[in-house]
Amino acid sequence: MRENWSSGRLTRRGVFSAAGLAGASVALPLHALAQSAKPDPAISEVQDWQRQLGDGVDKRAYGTPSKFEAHVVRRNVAWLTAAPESAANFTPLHALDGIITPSGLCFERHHSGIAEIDPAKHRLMINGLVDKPLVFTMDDLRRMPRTSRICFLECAANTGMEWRGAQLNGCQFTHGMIHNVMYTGVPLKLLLDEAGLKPNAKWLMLEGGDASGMNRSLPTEKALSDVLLAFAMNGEALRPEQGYPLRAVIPGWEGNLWVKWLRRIEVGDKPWAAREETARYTDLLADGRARQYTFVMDAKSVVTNPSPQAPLKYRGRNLLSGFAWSGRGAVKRVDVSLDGGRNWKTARLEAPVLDKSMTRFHLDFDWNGEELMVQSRAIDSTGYVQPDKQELRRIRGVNSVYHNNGIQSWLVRGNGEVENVELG
Ligand SMILES: Nc1nc2c(c(=O)[nH]1)N[C@H]1C(S)=C(S)[C@@H](COP(=O)(O)O)O[C@H]1N2
Ligand SMILES: [Mo]
Repeated sequence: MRENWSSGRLTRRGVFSAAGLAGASVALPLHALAQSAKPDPAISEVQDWQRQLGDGVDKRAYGTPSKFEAHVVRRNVAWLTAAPESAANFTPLHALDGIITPSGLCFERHHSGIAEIDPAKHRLMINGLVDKPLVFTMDDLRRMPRTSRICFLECAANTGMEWRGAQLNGCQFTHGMIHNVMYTGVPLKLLLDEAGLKPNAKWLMLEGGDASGMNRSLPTEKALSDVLLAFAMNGEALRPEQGYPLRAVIPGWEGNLWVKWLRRIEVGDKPWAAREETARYTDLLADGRARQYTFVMDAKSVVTNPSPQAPLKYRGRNLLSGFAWSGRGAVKRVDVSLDGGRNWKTARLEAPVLDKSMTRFHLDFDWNGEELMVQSRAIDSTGYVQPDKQELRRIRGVNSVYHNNGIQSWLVRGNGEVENVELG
C-alpha cells in the first residue's frame, strides 16, 4: 500500500526520481517543477479566470471566503445533544493559521439558541450590594474608556468526550471548543467603581439576556482585575452567536463564565450556586466528591497538523503545527514527540506569544512513510506542565466531563492517514 501510494504520486507529478525517494532521509526539494518532463497545465494553459472579468466592487458588500474554502466551517456532532438550540459546534482548528480565530469560525455554545437582540433595546443593569444601582444603554458603554485584548475562550467541556478513551476523529471535535479573538470593550472595574461596591461585596452574578437567562457567579477580585464587557470582536461588532451586543470576557477562565447577551450584574456576598455551577460545570472525582468553581483553564496544547482531518500528503519536508494555551499566563515552551513520548523536541513558538491567548507552535520534520505517534506538551509561565491522560485520571478518575487537558496522541499511518488514539 505504502509503495503504491508513493509511486502513484511519482507518476502524477513526474517530479522526484525513485532514487531520490529511496535515499530520502534529507528533505526533498520543494521547487523541482522546472525539471518536469511534461508541461504543467497550471502554468502552460490559460485559465478561465484569466479570460473573463471578475465581480465588481458592487457585488460583495460584506466579504466571504473563497468558494474553494467552503469545507472550512464549524461542525457539530448531532448525537451529542438533544437539540441544536442547546448544543455546541466546533472550531476547525486544523484549517486555521496564526492565532486569531476568524469570527465566522468561532465555535458556538448556546443553552437556548442565538438571541437576536436589538441594541437600542438592550440594557445592562448593575444592582445588589452597590452604593448606586446603575443602568447602561449600549451608547452609554460606548462613551466610556475602552481597551482591546486578545484572549482564548475555552469551554470547560472541551475534550470532555475523551475522558474514557479516544473517541472523536479530528482535532476540530476533540479540541475545537475554543476560539481566540481580539475583544474590545469596557473594563468591568470602571462600571463597578461607578456603582460603588459595598464593603461586603464579594461575588457578582452575571446574567444573560437570552431565553436561558444563563447565569454564573464571579468573584469580585477577578471582576476588578482583567474582566472586560466587550461589544466588539476582531474589529467589528460581536456576532449574534457570540453574544451581540454585549458579552463578558473573563481571560483564562472557563467559557461558561463568559456570559453572552449580558443584561444584568448583581453584586452579592456569596456565590449563587446557579444551575451551571451545581448540576453542570463540576468535576465528579473517583471518591464521589465533586470539585466546584474550577474557574481557571490549565495549560493545554494540541497538534492540529497533522491530525485526522489533516493527513500527511508528502514525504520529505513537512511542517507540524499546533496550538498551546494557558489560563494562568503565557505559554513558555511546547515540546513535541513523534514517537509517543520517548523523545521530545522543543517546538518553535510563533509570535505574538500573549498572556492567556492561544499560541501557535511549529516543528519542521522529515517523513519517510514511517508510523508516527504525535504528541505535544505545553509548559506555561508558572512552570506548570501539561499532564498525560493517565496522570490526569489518577487524580481525577473517569467520571469527569470538564477540564480535560491531557496530552493528545495522533497515530500517523504509513499512508499518511491520522487517527485519534490513546497510549495505554
Ligand atoms: N447567555 C448565555 N451565555 C453563555 C452561554 C449561553 O448559553 N447563554 N453559553 C456559555 C458557554 S457554556 C460557553 S462555553 C460560552 C461559549 O461562547 P461562544 O458561543 O462565543 O463560543 O458562552 C457562555 N455564555
Ligand atoms: Mo461551555
